[in-house]
Amino acid sequence: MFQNAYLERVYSDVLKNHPHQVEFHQTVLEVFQSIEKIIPTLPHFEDQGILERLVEPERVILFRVPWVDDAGRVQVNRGYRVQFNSAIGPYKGGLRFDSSVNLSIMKFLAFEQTFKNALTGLPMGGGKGGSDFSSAGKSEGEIMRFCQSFMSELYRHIGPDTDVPAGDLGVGAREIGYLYGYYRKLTNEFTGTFTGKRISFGGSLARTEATGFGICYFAEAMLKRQGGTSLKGKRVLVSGTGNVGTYAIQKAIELGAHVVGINDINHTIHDEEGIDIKTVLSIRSNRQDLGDYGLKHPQATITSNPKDLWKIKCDVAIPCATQNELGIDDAKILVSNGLMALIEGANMPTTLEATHYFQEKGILFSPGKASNAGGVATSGLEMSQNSIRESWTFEAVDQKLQTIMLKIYDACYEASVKVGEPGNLVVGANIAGFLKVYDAMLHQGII
Ligand code: 2IT
Repeated sequence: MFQNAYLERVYSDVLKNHPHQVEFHQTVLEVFQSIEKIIPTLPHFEDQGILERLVEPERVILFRVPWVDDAGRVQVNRGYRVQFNSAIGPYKGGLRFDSSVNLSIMKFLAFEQTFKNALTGLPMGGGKGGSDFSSAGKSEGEIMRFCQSFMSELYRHIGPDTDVPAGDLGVGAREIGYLYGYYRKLTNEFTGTFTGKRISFGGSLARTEATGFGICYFAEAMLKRQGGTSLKGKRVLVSGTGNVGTYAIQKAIELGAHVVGINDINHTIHDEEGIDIKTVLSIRSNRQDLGDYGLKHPQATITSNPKDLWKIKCDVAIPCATQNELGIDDAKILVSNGLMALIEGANMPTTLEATHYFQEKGILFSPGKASNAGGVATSGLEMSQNSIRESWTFEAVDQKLQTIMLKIYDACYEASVKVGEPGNLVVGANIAGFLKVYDAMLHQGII
């Protein structure tokens, strides 16, 4: 797999010691492939055991989450918090509540988060958590009781300078409210131990929009620098209509893009008139079915297969749903239809095979850990506001977010140039993120 014997040894140990954790293997492989390009320049890399320490989470907390459903039956879910790396700051990363959650997915997300957080330039380490619980079909009471049970264990492992969770798939403002409320009750403290909070109890303006907006700011920088163009007038597809996709659609439209297709887990919506963001926002806030888009926009074509999205002709594709949602078959269709750029909005939404295919075909490609870092960066801004007991305006936060996204783009691009692969942002993001963590680990002793 690797020319370098040290990388080869540590990677085969990862396969052996973490069996069946395919998502975790995938993210480690991608990062190692990038690091291999700079190994000769890294002093004390092997003798300090940097790689062995990098792939082993500092701590994994796995716990039982019992709760009682509306019918009086006892339900048990599994809770996780993976505290992966705190070399550059307190663990930071979201909580995911989804039936697909398992240890491999938690570890992949926490590992990825370590480099993403480093790229933001803010002092945040990498962590991630969640549960195999899904809010879908549950009553408000059930969701609240689940969140309280989850927090009755997690609270002892987190804190404003220790570990600061936030939302992710299945964890929005509602869940964060229940989780934070119970944390506050148990600790008898009002601290910024959560981000993504409602504004009334310490949330930051623009945090809700930040991941999606940040993706578009990053896309603009990439299209300008590497394509001499912009989102304006481009045909765009966005997958996923959760917190990330929705605000990516909104900002892309604001920047003049023609968003012609969107999807969710059950539908693809193709609207040549351009997706109407107001309808999408109202469907989302009323927890309606995305298929209801057709009631107001009868001209749109709606199918029940989310994969149909990638068959729509486009210039720019922005996958914002979940890991490995876009495979080689989708990639081939997109390229044959004239795709110019792919900007990852979710964490690792493109398989490695599809990523390599896009790169071979000369498609501009941005990895999620760079282009979706605006969410966690704005969480970092929420932490700052909580610490100094201030709240900044929407415009002030949005301005800082834009500056951060441009800096992330520049850091990734510069790193890609340094290794002789200008424009390879996968390599650039991994190297720029890794070097910061490596320096911090190298100078803090063997811990
Ligand atoms: O994947 C991510 O970066 C997030 N879910 C946001 C994490 C955060 O702490 O804001």
